[in-house]
Amino acid sequence: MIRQTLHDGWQLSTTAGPVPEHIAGRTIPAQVPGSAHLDLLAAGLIRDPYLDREEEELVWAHRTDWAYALTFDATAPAADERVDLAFDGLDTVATIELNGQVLGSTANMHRSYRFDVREALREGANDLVVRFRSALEYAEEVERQLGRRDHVYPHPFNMVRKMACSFGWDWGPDLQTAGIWKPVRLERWRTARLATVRPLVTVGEDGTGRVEVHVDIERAGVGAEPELEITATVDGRRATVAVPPGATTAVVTVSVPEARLWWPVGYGEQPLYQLDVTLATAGAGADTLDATTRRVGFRTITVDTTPDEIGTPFTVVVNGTPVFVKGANWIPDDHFLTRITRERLERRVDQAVGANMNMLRIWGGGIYETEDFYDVCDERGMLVWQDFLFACASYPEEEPLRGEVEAEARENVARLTSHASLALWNGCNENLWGYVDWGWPEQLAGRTWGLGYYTELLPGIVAELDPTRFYAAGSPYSPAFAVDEVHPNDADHGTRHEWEVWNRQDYTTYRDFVPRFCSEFGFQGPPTWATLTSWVHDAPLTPTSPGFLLHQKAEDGNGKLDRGLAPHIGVPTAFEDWHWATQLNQARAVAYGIEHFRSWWPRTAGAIVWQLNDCWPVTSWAAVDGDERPKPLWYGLRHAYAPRLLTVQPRDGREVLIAVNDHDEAWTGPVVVERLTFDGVRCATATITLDVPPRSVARFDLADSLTTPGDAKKEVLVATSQDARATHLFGEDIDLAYEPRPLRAEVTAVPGGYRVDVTATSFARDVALLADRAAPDAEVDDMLVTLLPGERHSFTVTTAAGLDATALTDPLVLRCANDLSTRVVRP
Ligand code: BMA
Repeated sequence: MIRQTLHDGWQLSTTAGPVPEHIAGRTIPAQVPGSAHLDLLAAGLIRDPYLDREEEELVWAHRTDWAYALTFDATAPAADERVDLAFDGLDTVATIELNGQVLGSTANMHRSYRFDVREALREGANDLVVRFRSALEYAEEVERQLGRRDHVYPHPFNMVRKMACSFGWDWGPDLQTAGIWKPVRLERWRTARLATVRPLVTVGEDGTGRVEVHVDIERAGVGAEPELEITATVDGRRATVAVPPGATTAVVTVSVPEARLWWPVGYGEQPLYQLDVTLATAGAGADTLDATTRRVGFRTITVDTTPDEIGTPFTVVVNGTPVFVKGANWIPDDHFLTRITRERLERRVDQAVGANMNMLRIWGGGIYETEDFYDVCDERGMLVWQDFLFACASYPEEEPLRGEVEAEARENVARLTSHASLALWNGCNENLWGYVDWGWPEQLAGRTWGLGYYTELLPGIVAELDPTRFYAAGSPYSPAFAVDEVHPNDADHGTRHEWEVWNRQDYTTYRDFVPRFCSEFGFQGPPTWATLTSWVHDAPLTPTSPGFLLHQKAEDGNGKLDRGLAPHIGVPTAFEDWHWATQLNQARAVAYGIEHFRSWWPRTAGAIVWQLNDCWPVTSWAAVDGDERPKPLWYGLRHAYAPRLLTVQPRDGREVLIAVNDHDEAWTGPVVVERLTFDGVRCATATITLDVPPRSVARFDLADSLTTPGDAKKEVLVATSQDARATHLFGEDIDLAYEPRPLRAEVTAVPGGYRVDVTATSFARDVALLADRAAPDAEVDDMLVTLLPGERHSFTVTTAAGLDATALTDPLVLRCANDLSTRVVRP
């Protein structure tokens, strides 16, 4: 097999559409893999699409057609040689021409394409053109043909197999780029090649790891058709299987006795084994025809949905150990997918690990994640839940979509089998729920909406191609019940999305339900100051200034932010205060939900917050903003997901202390519980002795003297152990008599940045250093640290900038909840 990459020398031009004059008729260099918008940006023909209101200026691109052209040199095919043009990904509706011959057309960015080019390829210079039509116009055409199906947001993304959030989402821009988004190459081969390699990894009762490699072979169809041989090697152990003439599939199995187990992060190591697969002609003087490698990890993962006395659990079990899932939902890490480097993914997954997460859910409006993404998750022990790509819409089950759905599902299930981190497949995002609650049946009038995909086609493909993986029909869903039998979002059955909080309800209502597994819940907050102000230049910058609003996509987003603030912190008038308050409230709301969910383990078996990351600079539910900066929520998640958590929760009408021990060792030792005044007077105190078994939750009653304040405005209940602390206030911030300026700080230069020693003169809640305001590269090691009167905490700020002594103690940088108390409008 000889591979010739075709990435250099492409040219891009527009061919039809409402193209601005200064772009129409121009030919510019094109990057491959890449996309049209990025090429226009590189050529200086558009401003950065994420800047200010540039998105509005680029609406013309929705209805534009493009041509990518390349001239490349090749030799003519030999008589016994196959030459294929292989595209790993085209975004999206394309026709491919080689030397004037049409090779084929495509309409699915989620699959690869391969064309036999023996007829079209020439000796010497060859002209390759990939013409992209407007995916929107294609989708509208399919919609006219098949009949409208309900979808969220303006465009019919459900009519074309292009990433749904290409067309805008409630956190994403509507840019609809086009391009050759994955590698493209010429492959020259003889006799046969490895078409798919699908290792199914299992672990036997005796600890023997098994790699059952399922191979599909493509025969060249020219010349002799000899017997072939496939060899698989893992950890020095090899197995070979003969493939008789004419056969195109084979299975070869390698066993690894006493395989070292792969564990999720927090549970053990992540040993990975290299698998080598070669295809050769059989017998003496064998020729190697093709070869590939994968990395596998030995573990078993399933989801326990065996009915119990409450309903139907949804408990992830790894190597026989039930795991409380501490996760986040994942969206494409940049709207322009081709900019997402392996290094960027490493940083992002490391942020998930840093926030004590063990699972990422790849949401169905994005993509089947890349090899790089899965490699990083394999290495970090980050479990992955992969959605099939259906989100918030009804989807036709007829052609031209059905065949595409089947092809992409087969390809991606096979592509991802080797990855130890891939825990489960899921049919769709919210579509079962949508059918039940969002008025779809009336609109559909009996037409298909996707149910056949989620309950027949997709589970059938997973069972056929990867029986080692669990399949869920949707998120949310109630396992084992039809949509009209038990509500898909029922708290007692399977997964639940909790969106009443944020959309309509205060975050304290998280406690009204005890879900079996909460796979989506979240609260918005703006991006960090440095990110916001480098992309939005409104003067003045306010929550309602036009650039800010274009970077807030949620329906009534600012209204929900303010209504979320009002009963807790109050709504500040100055923008800088509002920015800090909304970020703080985001962190508080989500932590409140997580502490509730964790306190109910094992009844509640997971929390997957919406969302880890952003795909551009925007006000959103993300913990990490579009420029990769952690928002206060990220620190809040790190605390709420810590292996050991103390939390005060209501049970049977009283406040109790709950200790959550998500650790392999028992949690022992004293917890000192105190009721204190904000200025440090001890009103009541008690000591509890912990002995919480591994991976479990224990509850401790608290005496009335601790839970009943003398003056609710000025007191706090604090429970402190060596590893964790819980603080419980007796009222909301707006009602409390905080000392508004309780912090003294000293800054010392240290290698790589600064140490900021902060001392509290009075109870100081949620102390934060918004370091990016002092220098754009500055990052603080911790945030939302609550200090008791007299306590001191050292923050470390990492930055290359030389800062003057006051930069990190500026009142807009060193903040806490207390300082908002004098700056809000009380209801
Ligand atoms: C959930 C997700 C997304 C959406 C988010 C916030 O429903 O599935 O569709 O972005 O809510 O509204």
